[in-house]
Amino acid sequence: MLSRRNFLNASGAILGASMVGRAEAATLPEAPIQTSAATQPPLAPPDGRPYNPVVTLNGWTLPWRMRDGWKEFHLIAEPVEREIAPGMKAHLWGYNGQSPGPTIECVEGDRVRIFVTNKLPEHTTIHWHGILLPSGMDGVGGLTQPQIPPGKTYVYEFQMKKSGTFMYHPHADEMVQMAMGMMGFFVVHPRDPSFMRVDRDFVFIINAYDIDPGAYVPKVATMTEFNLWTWNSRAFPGIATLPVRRGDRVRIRMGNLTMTNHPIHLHGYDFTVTGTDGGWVPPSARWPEVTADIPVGAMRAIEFTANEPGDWAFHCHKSHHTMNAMGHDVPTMIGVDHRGLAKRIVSLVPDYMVMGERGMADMGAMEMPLPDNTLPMMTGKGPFGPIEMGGMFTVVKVREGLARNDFRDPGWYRHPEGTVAREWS
Ligand SMILES: [Cu+2]
Repeated sequence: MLSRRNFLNASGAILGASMVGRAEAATLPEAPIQTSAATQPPLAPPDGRPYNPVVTLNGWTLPWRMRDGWKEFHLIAEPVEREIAPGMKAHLWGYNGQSPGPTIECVEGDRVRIFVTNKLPEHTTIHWHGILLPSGMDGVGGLTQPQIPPGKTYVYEFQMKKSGTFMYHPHADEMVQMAMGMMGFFVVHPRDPSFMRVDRDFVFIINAYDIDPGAYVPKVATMTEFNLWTWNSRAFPGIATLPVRRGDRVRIRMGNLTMTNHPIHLHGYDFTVTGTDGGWVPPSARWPEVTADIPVGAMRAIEFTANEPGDWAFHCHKSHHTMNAMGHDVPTMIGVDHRGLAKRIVSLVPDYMVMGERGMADMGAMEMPLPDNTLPMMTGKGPFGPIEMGGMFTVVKVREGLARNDFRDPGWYRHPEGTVAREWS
C-alpha cells in the first residue's frame, strides 16, 4: 500500500528538513491509496476498541489515526483505474485509488472525523447511507451543505449511535457519480465484541456498469440496460472466492447500489438474514432462505454455519446478471437450422460462424474474437470444464482446517470418492 504522506516524507528527507517540517505540520491525516484489485487481509484495529474486522472482496479497509479521542479518516474522491477482471480495465471515479472506495470500519460509540478531498473535475459530497447523524452531516449537496468544489477538502464529524452495516456515496450529480463507481462500505462494529460475533465477515457492494465492448468509460446516462454486473466493481472470473473454514460462523454483507434488485443465491446452505441497513434483525423475526433478494439502495447481511465442505456457487439468480457484455444483444437461434443460409453468408463474410441453434453453451468454450479490453460473455474454467458464467458469480469454498486468518483461495474442492454426479452405465 502506498501512502501519500509517507511518500512526501520520503521525498522530504531527500530535499531537506523544511519539507519534513511542512508534512509534519499538516493537519490532514494521511490518505493511503490502494492500486491493487486483490482482496487485502483484514485490518486488525491497532488502537481504539477491539473488534473482529471484515474482509472486503477485492477491496481493503481504510486505516485511520486517533487524535484527541476522534478516529480520523481521509477519503480522496478521484478518477481511478479499476481492473474489472483480467483482460478488462475501466476508467472510473472512486476513492483513494479504487472503486469502490475503501471500507470504513469503526465501533459503536466512536467519534469519527472524515476528511473528504475532492480531486474530481466537478463538485461532490458524501452521504452516509443509513447512519444516524446530525442533519448537517448527511451530505446532500445543496440541501444540507454546500457542494465540495474541486481541489477543496471538507470535514464530516459524527458519533456512531449504533452498530450495523452502512454505505457511503455522493449526493451530488448522483446519476453520473454513482454510474462512475463512487461508493463504499461503512461497517460499525458492536461495542460488545461477543454480540453478533462471527468467524468470517465478508462485505461487498453490488454495482453495475454500462461499458461498450472495447471502451473504458461507463455510459453515465444508462438507466436500466447495464451490461456489466459486478460485485465491488469486479465481474466473474475476477471476483475473489470466499474461503471459509469448516465450522466457521460466516456473515456476508451485501449492499445494492444498482438500479435493479438482485436475488443473491447461495448453494449448499440455508441461511438467515440477520441485518439490514436499518439494523440487526431480532432472532424472533428471522426465517430461513437460500436466496436473499437485495432491493435497490439496501443492504442485507446473511449468516450461516459452514458445516458442509465443498465448492458452493454463490451468484445473482437473474441469469442475465451472470453474463458479461456482448451477451445482451444476441438473437435467439434455438431450433433454427440456418446452415444453408450460413453457406451463402460465408461466401460474403468468410469468418461468419453458425452459433446458437443448439443453445449458447458452445460459447463458453469458444475463443471468439473480441475487441480489446472486452470480457467474454461467459467464461471461467472449473475442474470439470468451462463454467459458462460471467458477471455476479463466485464460489464459497468451505474447507477443513484453514487457518483463522487465511483468506487465500484454497484451490478446487477434492470430492470424496463416489460423491460426484456421473454418467449412468
Ligand atoms: Cu442481479
